[in-house]
Amino acid sequence: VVALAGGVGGAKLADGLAQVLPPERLTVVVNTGDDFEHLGLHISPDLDTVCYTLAGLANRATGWGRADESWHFMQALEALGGPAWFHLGDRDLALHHERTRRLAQGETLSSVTRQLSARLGVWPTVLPMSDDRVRTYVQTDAGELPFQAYFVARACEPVVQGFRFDGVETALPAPGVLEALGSASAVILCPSNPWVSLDPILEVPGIRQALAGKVVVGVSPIIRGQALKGPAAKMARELGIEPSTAAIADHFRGLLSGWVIDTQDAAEAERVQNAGAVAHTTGIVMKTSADRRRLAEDVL
Ligand code: FO1
Repeated sequence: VVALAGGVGGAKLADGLAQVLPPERLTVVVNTGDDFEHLGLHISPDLDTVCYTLAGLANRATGWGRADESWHFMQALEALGGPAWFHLGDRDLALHHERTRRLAQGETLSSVTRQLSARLGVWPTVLPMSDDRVRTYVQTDAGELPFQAYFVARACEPVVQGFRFDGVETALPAPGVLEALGSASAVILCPSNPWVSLDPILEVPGIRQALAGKVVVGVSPIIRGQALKGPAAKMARELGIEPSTAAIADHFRGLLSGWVIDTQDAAEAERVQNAGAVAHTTGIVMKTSADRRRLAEDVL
């Protein structure tokens, strides 16, 4: 099984899948369009969110970063007048530092991710979508903004007009991605943001094509017109798209075999079928670890 995942929602379902499947049967392909260079470090937020979650180390309140974190570095940096808008905890910093050091020695992101995730105690295979540099830009009424400037520094306030995945046209899928997709009996689109988490992965040349003829099952990131987390519903409205689960299924038209929606959206099942996917209705909110497991079982 291959799961395509972005940040927090994707990590939670990946964790559910990891509870159900033996590690050698699960590969998680993660968005790296959110990656950026900050304070001289290579930050890969979605890779880290997935790895910390699978390792049982994630901060359950935020979904990103580590549990049991301290913030001495950030506080000292802020006192010096340094850039403190992006919060890097003391323990989290060690991961960014070590990744940056290894990348500077010429290692690839997928190789660094393999080694560091093993050290963290992650057993399924976690792959970046690409080892090549892809950077998401958000086109807004305040101009084109690098993803984290939009998402964190401006708290998703600017009105979204479109997206650009800089570098994606020439990016190659990371080693192992096409192989995993080729041998997959099912591909899962995790409940991640369709525009800024899943689309960058699907835009890496070869990845969308590798899904042709596969069983592809997506889990809705929207319930009753609202995103479970993050700006997906706001983005939809600003793009002139109805923030409904059926509209998101339509976004993935041609790709989906199945679309898993919440029981509260049962009335939209017919519209989902019209978008070409079999609708499956269940509870899709993942509050507890048991919820993740149950949803993963349902999706499988
Ligand atoms: N998100 C925030 O809203 N504010 C932060 O200060 C922040 C810091 C951060 C540090 C490390 C990391 O791995 C993720 C972090 N995130 C933060 C989350 C990140 O911006 C988003 O989760 C993703 O890029 C969107 O999926």
